[in-house]
Amino acid sequence: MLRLKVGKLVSSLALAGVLLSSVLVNQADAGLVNGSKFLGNVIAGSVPASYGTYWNQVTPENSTKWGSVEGSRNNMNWSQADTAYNYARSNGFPFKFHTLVWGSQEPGWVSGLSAADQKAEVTQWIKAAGQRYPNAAFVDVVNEPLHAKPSFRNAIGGDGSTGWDWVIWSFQQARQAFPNSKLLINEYGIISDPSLTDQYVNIINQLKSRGLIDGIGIQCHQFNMDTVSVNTMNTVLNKLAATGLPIYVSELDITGDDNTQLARYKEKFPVLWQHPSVKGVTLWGYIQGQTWKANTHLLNSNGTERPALQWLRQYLRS
Ligand code: 9MR
Repeated sequence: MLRLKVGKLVSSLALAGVLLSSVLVNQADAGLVNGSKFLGNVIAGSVPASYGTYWNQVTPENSTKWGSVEGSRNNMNWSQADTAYNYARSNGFPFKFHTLVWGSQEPGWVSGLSAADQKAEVTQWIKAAGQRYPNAAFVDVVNEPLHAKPSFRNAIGGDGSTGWDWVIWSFQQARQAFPNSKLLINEYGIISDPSLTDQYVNIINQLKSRGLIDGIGIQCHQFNMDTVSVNTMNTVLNKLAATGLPIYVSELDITGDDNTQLARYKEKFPVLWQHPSVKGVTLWGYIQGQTWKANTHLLNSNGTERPALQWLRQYLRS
């Protein structure tokens, strides 16, 4: 009898192990993707029913921004962020925390504090985020350093002798708060601008020489992607790859009527996807009426797929 029970227990444990490992092993083999690179998307408030049909990595669109979580001082609201994190974890999808230090969507109350209080508050925020999401696969530590510097940057080191002391300080805090996560920087306007890429690489190399950065995020929004040439894209990707760090396309979207969008996807998506240093691509929305910019959607509100999505499905399966 006892032996029977032990036998049952062993086989249940073995089955659980098989199920668990298939979730873990197959995490990139879900949604549209087969293989080691992920293809993710954003989650805004709730998880769209079709999400898992297409995507296998999660970035919250707004709910892990400081201004969203701590709109009033010391009063943390994690509920929408928890929804995205729990969905990602229960499906074995990598979760990216977006973002710790950014000059937009800061809480309104931060800019008026004393420098000492600003530093204490941002330190607390980074720690709290790490405690809440210790298994975030990725963290966008600093967002848009070349375009949107935080109001409190002088409180956390300012430019300093490196020119980017506030960025270095932010990554040091993030390394302590998120010891299990890959730390990323994130910026827009890079994919179409080789000289801005050089400025970005300067920051990245300062972080890399201190062992503080694990990957490079490039946003790739429609205002660059619609018109950028393949040649420029390759120049930029190769400059970033020369740092030796993996590249993540973090916020891809492309506009156009059905045919224009399709042509742009066909021409440009493979340049990103096939580059050996690009380890994952995240799109910035996909459902009509729920995207940051009109005409970037891939799924119509009636559930039909736009031609670019039909093409993407075939391209990724072949
Ligand atoms: O998609 C986000 C939109 O809902 C917000 O109103 C906006 C506020 O700044 O942020 C958008 O997401 C941005 C992202 O967090 C950082 N890169 C640029 C994205 C588009 O503005």
